[in-house]
Amino acid sequence: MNAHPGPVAPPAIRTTCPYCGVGCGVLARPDGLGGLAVEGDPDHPANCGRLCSKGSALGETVGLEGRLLHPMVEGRRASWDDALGRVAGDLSRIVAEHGPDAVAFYLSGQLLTEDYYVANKLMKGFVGSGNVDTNSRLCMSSSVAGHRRAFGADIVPGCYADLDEADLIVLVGSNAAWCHPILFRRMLDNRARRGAKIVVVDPRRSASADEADLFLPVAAGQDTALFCGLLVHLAESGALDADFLGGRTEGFGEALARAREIAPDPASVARATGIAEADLAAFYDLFRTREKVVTCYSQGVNQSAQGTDKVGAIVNCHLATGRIGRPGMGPLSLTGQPNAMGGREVGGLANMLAAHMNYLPAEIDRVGRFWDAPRMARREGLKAVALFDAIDRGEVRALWVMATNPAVSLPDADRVRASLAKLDLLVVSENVASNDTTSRGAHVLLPAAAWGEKDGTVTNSERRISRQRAVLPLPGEAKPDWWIVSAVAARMGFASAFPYRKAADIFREHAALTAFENGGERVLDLGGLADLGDRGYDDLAPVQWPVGADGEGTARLFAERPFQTPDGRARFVAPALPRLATETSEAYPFVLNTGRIRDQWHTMTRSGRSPRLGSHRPAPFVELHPADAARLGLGDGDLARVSTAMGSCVLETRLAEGQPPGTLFSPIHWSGETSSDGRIGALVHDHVDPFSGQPEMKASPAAITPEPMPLRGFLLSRLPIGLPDGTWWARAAIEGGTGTLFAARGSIGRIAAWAPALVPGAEIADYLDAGAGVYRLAAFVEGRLEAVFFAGPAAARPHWEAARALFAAEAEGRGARQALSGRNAGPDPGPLVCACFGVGLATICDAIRTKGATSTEAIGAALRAGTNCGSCLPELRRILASEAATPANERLSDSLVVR
Ligand SMILES: Nc1nc2c(c(=O)[nH]1)N[C@H]1C(S)=C(S)[C@@H](COP(=O)(O)OP(=O)(O)OC[C@H]3O[C@@H](n4cnc5c(=O)[nH]c(N)nc54)[C@H](O)[C@@H]3O)O[C@H]1N2
Ligand SMILES: Nc1nc2c(c(=O)[nH]1)N[C@H]1C(S)=C(S)[C@@H](COP(=O)(O)OP(=O)(O)OC[C@H]3O[C@@H](n4cnc5c(=O)[nH]c(N)nc54)[C@H](O)[C@@H]3O)O[C@H]1N2
Ligand code: SF4
Ligand SMILES: [Mo]
Repeated sequence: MNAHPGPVAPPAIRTTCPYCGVGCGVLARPDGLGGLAVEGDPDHPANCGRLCSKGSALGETVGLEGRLLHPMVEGRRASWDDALGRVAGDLSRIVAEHGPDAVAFYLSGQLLTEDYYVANKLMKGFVGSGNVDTNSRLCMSSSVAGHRRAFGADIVPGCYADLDEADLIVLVGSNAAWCHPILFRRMLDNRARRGAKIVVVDPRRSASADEADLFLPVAAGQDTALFCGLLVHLAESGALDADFLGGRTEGFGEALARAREIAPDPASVARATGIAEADLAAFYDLFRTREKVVTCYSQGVNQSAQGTDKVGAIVNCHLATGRIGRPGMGPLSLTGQPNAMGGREVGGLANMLAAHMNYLPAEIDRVGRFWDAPRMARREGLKAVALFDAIDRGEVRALWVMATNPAVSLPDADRVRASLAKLDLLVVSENVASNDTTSRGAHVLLPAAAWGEKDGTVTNSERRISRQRAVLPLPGEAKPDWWIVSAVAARMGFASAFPYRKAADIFREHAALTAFENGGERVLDLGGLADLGDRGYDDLAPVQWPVGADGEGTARLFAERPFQTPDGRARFVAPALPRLATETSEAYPFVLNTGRIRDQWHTMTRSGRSPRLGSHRPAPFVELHPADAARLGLGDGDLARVSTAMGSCVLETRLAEGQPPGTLFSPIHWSGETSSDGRIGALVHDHVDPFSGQPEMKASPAAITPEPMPLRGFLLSRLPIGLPDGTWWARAAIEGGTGTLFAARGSIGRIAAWAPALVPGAEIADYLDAGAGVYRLAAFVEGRLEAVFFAGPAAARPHWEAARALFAAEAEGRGARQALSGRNAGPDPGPLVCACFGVGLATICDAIRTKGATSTEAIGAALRAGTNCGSCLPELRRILASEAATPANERLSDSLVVR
């Protein structure tokens, strides 16, 4: 096995999880062989020692298989000198020939603040274009725009401790149980300890909704109506905070008038949102009577063609009741990526300049003097969707992508993928050698340091800056992203402005810029950290900005401190009438919603390496209501083609009562690397919010039809193996190799004809039962089991758990040639439910039936399942309910959980 070249095993190092915006502290202990043991940092205020399934599995993701370890130019290995020379030379030439706006950087909330700062400085101060945008455009930009409209700057007023102190927590368009599990755990703790109520607003019954005290199944896009109705209710029931309204805000009159147009009475809100009037009344009542309210929101709010207005409608209700910046109260945007916030701070969005300054002449002048920049950008650059349109039209000719996979994650992703091929220069800084973006004709690939190797800072959802520290040595020729950008800047002739030798140099400069000529008018002020020594930077404890001269952070803002508007008052917003950008039609009668699953991260380049994480949901799927499925002749686990005007996918169906009729839900994680037909981005419309430019990724009109394939099967192999064209497949990491689920047309005889050639040179033992339509194969190389292949009729779809256990055992030298006999290596644990302790569905059902484990606590006591991060608790409760409700002979119908 390829491993990091680490000789000795030093003690645990404090660092920060590279996944979600909760920003959990991690203690990482290198094993000296390139691997890592991780546990939650008990001293980090975000998680106090806990980690979710993804964080706990980090150690499984640091191997070097598939890593990009050397610079590549035109598909060939190159020296750093040649690669950097090519990038700098081509960028300079294209700028000289076509002007600075012909080049662009596309960055990511997975870069560190230091990386982001340097890239932003190079483009906006030295190339002279505003064309720096980031995947945060797809993620947080409606929250950014909403904050700027209401508060005058992109500022989150509250903090996580508010979740411990709130009496009501409202989750709007957030599946925190799966996407911010450690914060969700804090909310549940609050409920258990002090009786907080949890309300979830989501069109589908998500895992979070399952846990809620009140679930409001809002019609897609109608959140504005719901919160306008709330504002009207608060006004009419005398619940307004007159002092706060009068002394601290502007614009209430217009906002209320608009709310009355949109939501004149509860009946009209019920009609617009589809929520029962009694549930609306219960929610409005809770919000009115429980003063300590935190409203958390995420992509169900942001990823909408009216996302900024949705944010406005929510914030309005907090402003109207003066519930902002006080303990247990406030709107709280849950950021997605580990450094979504840090990127916003340095100016990584095309419509912001740097350090929360914009493109006003005085601000351009100030930043220009600070940077001593020869060529300041004078206007906003292109936002992500517009940027890729400009690439398609040939106006932008050079693109440098860092730490994001736009060929998968942008809307209308097939067109994006095609337009990458039109570029004169495509540079990709990456951790992995191959993803859907690098494999689209990148001219230059630059090997970047990955999590565990990088050193710098990230900012989480509560403005808390934490250190990511290097735990492993840099592998191959990989370099930190900031180093790569600085080296290109130097070759473009700007060496003196990019003299950085280490991340600390950049952090100090960034901190100094936030404080530069800042007489208190900019809240983002890290002045207290601008003189941090190298040692102080190394030891920096997690701290929330703004950071005063004494180095002390700030938990909450705006209870007293003026807002960052010219008059210091917050602004109410009068939102537009809620509607979706594209309506359904006869051809596309369903609304396609997209989002995340518990155990995968984005395009799976990291989480996809973990066998534990891969077994929760191993194939791309579409969830639909059983009544829709019945009408279309679809059963659970069948294959279906989902299409929109943009493109189509073939996905496994999952029947879900919690998916409203007429709607579909699909996860975003599968790419061309992990599936034949599972790139959901190819189906998503590219309509954007007028203020933020964020695309509506949660509501594309779609059609769904059966895609019958008579044969289904699986292939387990030590190395990934490609299947013949026309085969549907999805790939996941398994113990000891790669697992591929597949479906095929044709006869079992045809499969028996091509399968033996899959592992050239291997000793093949195979077996065809043409009558039963079953074919099995085992391939051995030097006596070692190299691959297991199984195909059978789709109607009796083979399960792979037993074979996987056998394959894993064989990888460790146990097991035998039982693969062909179909005998198990041990009891089949069934599909994975608890990823932290590796507990499967069958084991859980067995404990319920034979050990009388009839509560989540009892299951936890018997099997440990659900006792660590708790993100499988909703699933455990569902299993308990189904076991209780199902006659013994029909149990374990696994439409319930996973296949
Ligand atoms: N496991 C896991 N966790 C992650 C990530 C991951 O890839 N995997 N990614 C991280 C990132 S970058 C992000 S941005 C966050 C995202 O975190 P979330 O926003 O919580 O995740 P999503 O699944 O994208 O969407 C949340 C919910 O919005 C709902 N929704 C759709 N349309 C509407 C609507 O019109 N109104 C309302 N109210 N709700 C709607 C969806 O049904 C979905 O349940 O997760 C972070 N955490
Ligand atoms: N339909 C639909 N589409 C969506 C969404 C949705 O809900 N629905 N959500 C959107 C959201 S919120 C987000 S955040 C995006 C996420 O989408 P992406 O950002 O495209 O997804 P990732 O898989 O995280 O891509 C990160 C890439 O950077 C590499 N990488 C990781 N760390 C580093 C590093 O330190 N340096 C360098 N140079 N490379 C690194 C990884 O190997 C990986 O290839 O997807 C968006 N797209
Ligand atoms: S909640 Fe999980 S994924 Fe998010 S930072 Fe914490 S451990 Fe990482
Ligand atoms: Mo995101």
